[in-house]
Amino acid sequence: MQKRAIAIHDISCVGRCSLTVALPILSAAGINTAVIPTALLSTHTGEFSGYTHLDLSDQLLPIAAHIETLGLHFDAFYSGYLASAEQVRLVLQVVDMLCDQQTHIFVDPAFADHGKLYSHMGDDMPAQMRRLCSRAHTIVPNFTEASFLLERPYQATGYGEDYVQALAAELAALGPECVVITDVRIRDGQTGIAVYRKASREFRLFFKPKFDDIFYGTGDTFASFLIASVLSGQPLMLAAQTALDCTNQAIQLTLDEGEPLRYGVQFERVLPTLIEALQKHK
Ligand code: PXL
Repeated sequence: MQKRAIAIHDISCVGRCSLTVALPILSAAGINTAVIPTALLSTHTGEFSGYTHLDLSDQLLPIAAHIETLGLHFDAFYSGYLASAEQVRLVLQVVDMLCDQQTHIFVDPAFADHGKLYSHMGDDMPAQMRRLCSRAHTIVPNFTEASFLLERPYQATGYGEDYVQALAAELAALGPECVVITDVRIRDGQTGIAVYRKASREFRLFFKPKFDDIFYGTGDTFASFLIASVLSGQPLMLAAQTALDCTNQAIQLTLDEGEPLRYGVQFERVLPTLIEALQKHK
């Protein structure tokens, strides 16, 4: 039976992030994807100025209440960028309304990167997002978000594998069964992801050569590839590798073409690779 997901993120009209990334990637994987937009912006908030920003908080519960009347089962709930800490409270209510025992709850905290909160994020966001992460089965923070969620000082470098494993285990202790941390920097010239499963205490690291730039929307791209792969039946460790490979390829294609990085990465060109990887596993 076709899988059904519901994705709760902002719509940034230009700049390839959030829903404009999640929707095509999940759809390419054959997943029927419903959406609830959290905010409407003309662009994302990194490296653009003068963007519009409409907070859609007042729409979240009415939209969810109507969808609830339809009695649909969602195989996955996938939240990303939320406009405010107050929205976390609303999204927790949406979880209660739309998720059942079989719904896999994925949370991409999406509030910070490179040691700093995103523009417009209040200092209360990490504590609120921690509550949403506690409800999740799988969380996909970057290293900055992992540090904020655990109230640890952000370290750009100078930490090792043990530290990353401790972070992953502490995050899992908040509630989620699976923790995937991106932007792990423990090897020179490489960027890594850490994958932890609480039940088996399995911990693995995967690496790719590091590109020295800031890539917008790659957290959303990675998380969407990961979720598409998990929902398509790939085990977590394989799904993480698929997502890492596809994201890395999207970055490489963007650099090769010289597209300005604030417009996000060319994930569209990687969708055939994703579909092939998912079919190979079937
Ligand atoms: O997850 C990245 C993201 C999503 N949505 C908006 C953003 C950002 C990152 O800056 O500004 C609106």
